[in-house]
Amino acid sequence: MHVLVTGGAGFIGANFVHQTVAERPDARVTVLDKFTYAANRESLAGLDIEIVEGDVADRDVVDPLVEAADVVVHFAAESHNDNSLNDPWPFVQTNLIGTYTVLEAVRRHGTRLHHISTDEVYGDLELDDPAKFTASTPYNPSSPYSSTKAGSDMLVRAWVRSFGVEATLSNCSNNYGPYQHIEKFIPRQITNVLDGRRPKLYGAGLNVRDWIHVADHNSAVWRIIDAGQLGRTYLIGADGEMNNKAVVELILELLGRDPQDYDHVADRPGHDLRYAIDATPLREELGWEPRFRDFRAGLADTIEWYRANEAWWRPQKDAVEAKYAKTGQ
Ligand code: NAD
Ligand code: TDX
Repeated sequence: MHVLVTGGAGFIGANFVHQTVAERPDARVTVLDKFTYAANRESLAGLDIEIVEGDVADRDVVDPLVEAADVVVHFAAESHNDNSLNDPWPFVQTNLIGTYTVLEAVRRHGTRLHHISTDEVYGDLELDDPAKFTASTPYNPSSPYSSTKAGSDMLVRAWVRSFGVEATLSNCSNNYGPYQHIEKFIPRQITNVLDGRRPKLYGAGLNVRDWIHVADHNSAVWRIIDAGQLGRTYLIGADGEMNNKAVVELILELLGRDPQDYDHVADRPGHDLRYAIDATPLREELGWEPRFRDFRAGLADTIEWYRANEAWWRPQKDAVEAKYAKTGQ
């Protein structure tokens, strides 16, 4: 099977490629990535795969790659909410025009597509609401990032219905694990502590995220590609709700520091309060189960990865923190 992975040099895509190479010896992998600031060539070093540098919104690049593939797994996106508040345009361009470009190519060539999306398309939940997101929760995105991801999902659904494109979709909760860019919450705080800086908590830190290890996200993606129903949306989550304050305190504790040794900084405008996923159809209909059920153990592994791979993140640390300093974060 020839798999085209868009955004394969980013966090989740690179983990997907590693997992695919390790677990599916029959698969041939091509990565299409624009190598934006979020990508890292080192994340794919030593793998026997084809890497194409190009824009997912460029039809001339995308078309022949899609024609040659059996399945396209579409991870490529601008992915960081804070960046989308400072400059929304790349989010509109890549997340909407990029997805449109992929859809037109799979329509022309009859290639199977799996579209990767986020739980943020559903907006947020109250802290005391027993409800979780399901595939029938109405879309209600808050940020430029989540609204462009919502739009990309709508495009995929319309291309399925109107043109018979063979696609599945998945909306996953917050991922953690190796190769995640240090602008994101967990690796930012880990590398802050490793670098002698104090972790930075937005606002009161009561916002809840539903954490899943990236390896579990990717095993679910393969399960959906192998056994999912065409046209369906599957929610991916592993019952990992925790508020940001508790996560920061756990990182400090695992690193042998005083759990209260962090700063409260400016809150994110429009900051979503809580995300929570009900993954029952994925578990019951497709038989998927997460392997990382213990967040503390998964976080400890992730901390060890950042400790052992300082060369991977060190070159970006000062620039990432300088950018945050401009917004008081
Ligand atoms: P990331 O920012 O780490 O990686 C994105 C990758 O896409 C980078 O390698 C980047 O170079 C590439 N890219 C960006 N614009 C491109 C373009 N125009 N053409 C080709 N490549 C381009 O993001 P991530 O966290 O790995 O997220 C991957 C996908 O998973 C995204 O679609 C995101 O919405 C979704 N998702 C992420 C999470 C999470 O917690 N990180 C959760 C649910 C869903
Ligand atoms: O320094 C920080 N301090 C802090 O308190 C940062 C960077 C974040 N936060 C908070 C904001 C969020 O409540 O931590 C939480 C997680 O923040 P992010 O890592 O920026 O993730 P989030 O905005 O929840 O979105 C992530 O999960 C869903 C990914 O970046 C998205 O791509 C994915 O769709």
